[in-house]
Order: sequence, then structure tokens, then C-alpha cells
Amino acid sequence: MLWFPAPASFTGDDVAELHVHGGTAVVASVLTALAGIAGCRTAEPGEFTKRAFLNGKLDLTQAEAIADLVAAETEAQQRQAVRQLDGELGRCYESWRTALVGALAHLEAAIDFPDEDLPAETVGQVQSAVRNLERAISAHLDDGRRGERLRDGFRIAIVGPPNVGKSSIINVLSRREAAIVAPQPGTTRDVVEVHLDLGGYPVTLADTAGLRETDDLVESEGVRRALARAEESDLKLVVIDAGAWPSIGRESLALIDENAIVIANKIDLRAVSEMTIEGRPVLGVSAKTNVGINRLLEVLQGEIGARFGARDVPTLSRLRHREALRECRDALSRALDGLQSKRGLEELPAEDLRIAIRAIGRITGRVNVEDILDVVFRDFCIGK
Ligand SMILES: Nc1nc2c(ncn2[C@@H]2O[C@H](COP(=O)(O)OP(=O)(O)O)[C@@H](O)[C@H]2O)c(=O)[nH]1
Ligand SMILES: [Mg+2]
Repeated sequence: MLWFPAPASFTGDDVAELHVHGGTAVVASVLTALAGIAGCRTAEPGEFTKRAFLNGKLDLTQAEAIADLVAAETEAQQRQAVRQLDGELGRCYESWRTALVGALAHLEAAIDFPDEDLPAETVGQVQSAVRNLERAISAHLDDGRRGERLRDGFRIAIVGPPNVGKSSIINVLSRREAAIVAPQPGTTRDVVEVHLDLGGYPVTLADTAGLRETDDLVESEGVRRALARAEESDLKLVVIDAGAWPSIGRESLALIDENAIVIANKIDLRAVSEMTIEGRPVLGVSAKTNVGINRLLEVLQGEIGARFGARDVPTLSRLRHREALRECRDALSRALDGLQSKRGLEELPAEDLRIAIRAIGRITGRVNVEDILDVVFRDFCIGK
């Protein structure tokens, strides 16, 4: 048994840890014995981390990072969680909050002592501090959702005409028979997903129905889903048939944009070199002989790395943070408008600053937080 006296334990409470043999029966009888002690009960999900938060050992972003670390499947997800657990994100938001509290204090001084000889530039200083913060928060929000995508996985859709080998490609990339491959066009109808670790980044790869006009009700629903999936993906692999080069279906052509990688499959049947579409290179591959597949993997990893790659500023990792930051930024914009237009009426911008401070404080937990605690801790497992 290990005894961790308060306040130096993980939770900040007195903690005793029993290390017992792992057999199910042994654990069960120890738990039964413990349950017989008055006041003893099993922990709720996330309760250890919640206590650590309530005892001031962690801020909320760090608590969330523990949940992320437990759930991390790839190295890049793990790195992001560890950085956040280290308090990087929390410190960034805290520094913004502190700057806002300072600006509010100056503004309140100007309101409370209108007759005193406060330096004339006070309101001007508040204005520029608020403007700088509004810019920093906007830049932080405008990050292409990279941190959230790293938590959720990068989404890639494989799309193109029927029978070009889309299902064969998902099988080659995932090294298993995830999707049915058949010579009949229109075989794939549902969206088939596989989860991959590509160079440390989590990726959800989706195979889709071939794009074509069809009277078949089920297949046309498949085509609708394929287009929807292409639309919501971070990256599209547009597959065409090397044998049909340079003709590409109208539907596929419409999907080629800056988020598309175009590949010509079946180059074992017809070797084509130096293909480009609208100035974009076309990768020749063969799902049958594996020619070009390693090159395709390299290109994919390059694309994903460029979008996720390491940055100096910690990344926003949750919708909860994004919403609070949006609220904060909007309140700051209102405060700026108010400070510009209504001289002598500083009460309104001051209230907007208070709203902004509360919004950003909710992220780290520096406010009345009871209501948001449940949201943060409910996804935890017991024992964390
Ligand atoms: N020769 C050759 N045939 C292929 C290649 N990739 C797929 N096929 C064949 O093309 C047909 C259609 O493949 P499938 O993956 O089902 O295409 P999808 O309809 O786009 O999903 C099947 O008979 C495959 O065996 C390739 O690289 N070379
Ligand atoms: Mg298919």
C-alpha cells in the first residue's frame, strides 16, 4: 500500500493506493472489503481529476488533456495532449484573461473617478489593449480547426467514377479487405470507413460509391452520400482510370480543387507519364501491382503534416474552447465599437469586457464553473 499525504498527491487529498494481484476474484474481494467500510464508495468517472481541479492542481484545459491523453491513438495526438497537460494552452488563455482584467480595471477607474485627473490617455490605452487581444484571439480562432482535427482525425474521401479501383485503393492503403472489390460497376454503395495512423497522424479514410447517373435507387443514394462525404472531408483522393486518360468524368472534374489529390489507377494496364489536370500533377498508381502506392503515402503524409505540423502557439483543441473564444472576441468587438463611438459612456464597454473575461475564464475554469464541470468530466472513465 502506498500513502500519499495531502496536499502533495495528484488530487491534493490524502490518497492511499492499494497494489493487489490482478486476478478478478482478488480485486472483487478487496472491493467488497472496502465497500464494508463506512463512508467508502467507488469513484465516479473522472472524479480523481475533478478533485485535482477543485484543489487547484490543474486548470480545466489540463484536465481535458488527461482525457485526451487516455484516448490518444497516434503519436501526434499524444504530443498535443502532453503539451496541453503541461499547461501551455491554459497559460496562453490565462495571460489573455489577465490582460483583460487589467484593461477593465483601467476603464472602471475612468468611470468611477470622472473628476479625478486620470491621465487623458487611459481610455486610449484600454482601446489598444483590447484591439490587440481581439486580433490575437481572432488569429487563434482562424487556425483551420487543426487542433480539433487532430483530436478527431483527419478525414480523407476516396471519390471518382465507378470501377476505377477506389475500393482496391482503400484496401491497399489499409492493408486489409475493408471494401468489396468487384468487376461490376456500382458495387460500393455505402460509405466504408477505415481508421489509419499515417506518419503519427490519425486519419479516417472513406471509400465511396462511384459517381454516375443511375436509375437504381440504392446506388443513387450512394452517390449522394459520396458527394456529401467529399464535401465534408479535409482532403479528397479523386481516382480516375489511367486507361481512360485523358477523359475524366464530369462529376470527378468538378471535385478537383485545392483540397484534392488526383490519382490515375491501373497504370499497370496503360503506362501514362507526365499527367496533369488544370496544372495539378496526377499520381499514377496501380492498386494491383502496388506501383506508386508508396509515393501516394508520402504525398498524403506531406499534405497532412503541412496542415497539422508543429507550431509555436499551442492549438485550440476543443469546440468548448472555440465557442468561449468566439463569445469573448464578439464581446471585445462590441467593447471596441462602444469605446470609439460613445465617449463618456464607458459603462457599456466595461460590461462587454466583463462578459469577455467570463467567457475566457470558463475555458480554464477561473469562474463560477459548477455548470461546466459536468460537461468536462462526464467523458472520463472511472479511476482517472
Ligand atoms: N489491372 C488492374 N485492375 C484493377 C486495379 N485496381 C482495381 N482493379 C480492378 O478493377 C475493378 C474495379 O475495382 P474496384 O476497386 O471495385 O473499383 P471501384 O468501383 O472504383 O471501387 C476490379 O475488377 C479490380 O480488380 C489496378 O490497379 N489494375
Ligand atoms: Mg468500390
